[in-house]
Amino acid sequence: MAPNLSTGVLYATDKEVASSTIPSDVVKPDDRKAKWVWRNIILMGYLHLAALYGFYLAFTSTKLATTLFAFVMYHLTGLGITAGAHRLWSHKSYKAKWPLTLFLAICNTMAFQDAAVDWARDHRVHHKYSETDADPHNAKRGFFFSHVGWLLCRKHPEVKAKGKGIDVSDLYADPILKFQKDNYLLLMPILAFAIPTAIPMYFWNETFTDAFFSNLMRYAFVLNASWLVNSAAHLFGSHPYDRFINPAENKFVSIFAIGEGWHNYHHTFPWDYKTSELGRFSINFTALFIDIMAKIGLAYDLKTVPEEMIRKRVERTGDGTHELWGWGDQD
Ligand code: ST9
Ligand code: ZN
Ligand code: ZN
Repeated sequence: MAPNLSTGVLYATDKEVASSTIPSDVVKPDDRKAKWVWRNIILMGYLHLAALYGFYLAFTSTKLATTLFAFVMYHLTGLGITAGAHRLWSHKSYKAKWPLTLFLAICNTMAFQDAAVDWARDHRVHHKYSETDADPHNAKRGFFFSHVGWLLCRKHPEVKAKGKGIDVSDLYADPILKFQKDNYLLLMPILAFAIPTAIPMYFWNETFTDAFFSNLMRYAFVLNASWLVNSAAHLFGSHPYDRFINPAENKFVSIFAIGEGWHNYHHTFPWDYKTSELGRFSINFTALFIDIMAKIGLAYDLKTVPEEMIRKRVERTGDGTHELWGWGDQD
């Protein structure tokens, strides 16, 4: 097993992926045929129509304060995913004192992307078996599947089989995450829908309709920004760090996913808290947030990659698009 220096996530070698394939009587040839979950299709369909209506209202009747509030919520809930579920809980790329963990868990619940322990389990499988059938959003199955299709059908049996080997006991040991998981069906509707709808109504007399649809617009926007990392950033962009993998550097995705589009770097060095080489000096609001948390003592043990290691990797496996290509004895 190839160790990922310090995240607790192990990465399967090609040999392991091949040898650990579960028996052919368990994986049937039509396992890639989608077994649609109509409840999800209807709910996602409704959400996106409602979000479009919320967008229309934003230009016709919604108060500016409500739209600004949605913009703030986009960043807060985004951080619950990027700084929380992704960089802290899935990858352990830094450590957080409990007030920060609590703050991120609240933001994460407001984001409604399911309990953080389940999110992290899927994400650890994604890194370990990237772009195989065991990857929940295997980008080899196309843009639609990796973007949203994977949430609309049953998981491939390989995801569950390989996922059993993923250790998430570190996350269950965290009382805040355990509490979130145990009470998700109560906490999520309150934090993701009731409170964000009530705040504009209570504080600046927004109508229920405008507050409700503005919040759904915000939710759909954050979902699509997150999904773009799985779809667009696995399909389009350059490969300065590793040309042998599909995850790519995608500036467009980074803008909307508050710094998570530098995906060739991230899959090459997944333990780096910046998920990019330049961190807050590139488009990376999440890195800026973690840096500020570190300054005030709430985040610590931030993991990075030595410059020399990046340079060697760029020279060895990069596609030549890195701006520092040519360092050392390239010619
Ligand atoms: C959402 C998630 O949108 C989005 C994730 C995005 C990820 C992006 C990553 C990129 C990096 C970070 C960038 C962030 C950028 C953010 C920018 C923000 C501005 N291992 O799942 P079930 C087993 S959520 C091991 O029901 P089905 C297990 O036993 C949106 N075992 O499978 C499990 O039971 P339990 C809102 C696994 O029946 C059992 O199977 N939520 C694993 O195939 C059943 O699990 C939704 O829409 C595993 N990995 O159903 C809900 N997985 O859990 C969507 C499963 O008790 N989900 N098992 O242990 C569902 O409805 C269902 O999961 C399903 C599959 C229908 C998709
Ligand atoms: Zn990751
Ligand atoms: Zn990825």
